[in-house]
Amino acid sequence: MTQTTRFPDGFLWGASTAGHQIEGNNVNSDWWRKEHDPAAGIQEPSLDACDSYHRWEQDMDLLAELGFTDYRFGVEWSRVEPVRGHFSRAEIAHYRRMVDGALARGLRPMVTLHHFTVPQWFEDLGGWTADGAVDLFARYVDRCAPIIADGVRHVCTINEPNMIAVMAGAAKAGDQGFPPAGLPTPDEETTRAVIAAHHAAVKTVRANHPDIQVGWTIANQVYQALPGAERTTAEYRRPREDVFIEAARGDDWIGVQSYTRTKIAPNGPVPAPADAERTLTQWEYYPAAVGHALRHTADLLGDDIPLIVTENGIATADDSRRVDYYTGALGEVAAALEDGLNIQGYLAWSALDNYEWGSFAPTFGLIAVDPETFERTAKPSAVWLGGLGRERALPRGVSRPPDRGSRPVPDPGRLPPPPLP
Ligand code: IFM
Repeated sequence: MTQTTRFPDGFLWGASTAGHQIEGNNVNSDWWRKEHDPAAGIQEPSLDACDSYHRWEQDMDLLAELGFTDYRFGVEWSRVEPVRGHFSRAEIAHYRRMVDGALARGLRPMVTLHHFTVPQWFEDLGGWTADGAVDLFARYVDRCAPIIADGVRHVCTINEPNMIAVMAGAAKAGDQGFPPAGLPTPDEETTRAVIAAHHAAVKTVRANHPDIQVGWTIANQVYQALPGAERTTAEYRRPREDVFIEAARGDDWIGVQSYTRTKIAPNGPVPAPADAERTLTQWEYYPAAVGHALRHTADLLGDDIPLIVTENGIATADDSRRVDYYTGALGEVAAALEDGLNIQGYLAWSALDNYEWGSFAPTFGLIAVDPETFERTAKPSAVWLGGLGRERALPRGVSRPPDRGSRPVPDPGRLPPPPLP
């Protein structure tokens, strides 16, 4: 019999998306402009993306039917404030309809207020490090008050602020930007600015809605020290991760997001071995990442701040590897829960195959999207993962290497039991 771990009371079980990656035609954003600038060297533009701006009801219908109880989606700043100081009542009403639509379907909405994209006008001012940037962000957050007014329990201020700082560091370093392994050095000024913006946003959300649980979500690369590299690893991780995790002290929760690991030798990060299994993003296939990320975050923050896995998943065209990845990952979450970590939810990345910042090729979705018709089709992994929500139990399985044979994937028309460990 498959061993399982029961969900704690109120456990969030869902999938995540981000506005720019699924909505389509986010024309007033910095990313839209970048995507259409040949000098930026972006593989393909987002264009209509998944057309979720118009099809969000279908997305939510599917998630609820699959058995999920929670949906994390984003509000696009560049839609709400397309021109500095002009706040669109129509767009605020649009996002409020999404919140109401989620609630009507039995999905608890987690709302992200910033997920990588900013309005073009904000970028033109100089972005996060411009004079007044923090106040401009806080003013936008304040104007989102009607969206998150009733029925929203969790708000994320800024998604992966550490990646924002890393990207700013890469941009400053020019061609030297991205190393073959590991991440560029984050820009310190951007780090300070996004931390200040987060703290201002937390204050603003709490002033408007004292009952909302507010936090932010950190990308965790699971840095693993090779022999003799403990100190190098700690020093390497600190500006890329730990300062952002520590900035969450005083928040109501913290989002843990992980996909893979990075090994660190005494002289720095080393690429995964050539024969390692890789996903469509070229990251090492490493389902155990989420367990390490949860434990590292808890080590830094203690028990006071609840942890929520707000992203975790795999880009693959082989859905049986996705089931396998999630089996391994959920086994880690279950083990961490049993060890007493205060984990309050798990949201997979991603609900849909979507625009992966430059390309539609890395398919992270539980639900496939036809690029011509936008028709949605739940993958077997979605049926299986959603079904766990009905059972309110995590499987204690382990992932298997592909050469031992992929586990047969369930029939999307039925709700199968969790796979055997
Ligand atoms: O698609 C991204 C998401 O926007 C932020 N976290 C990582 C995901 C996969 O790269």
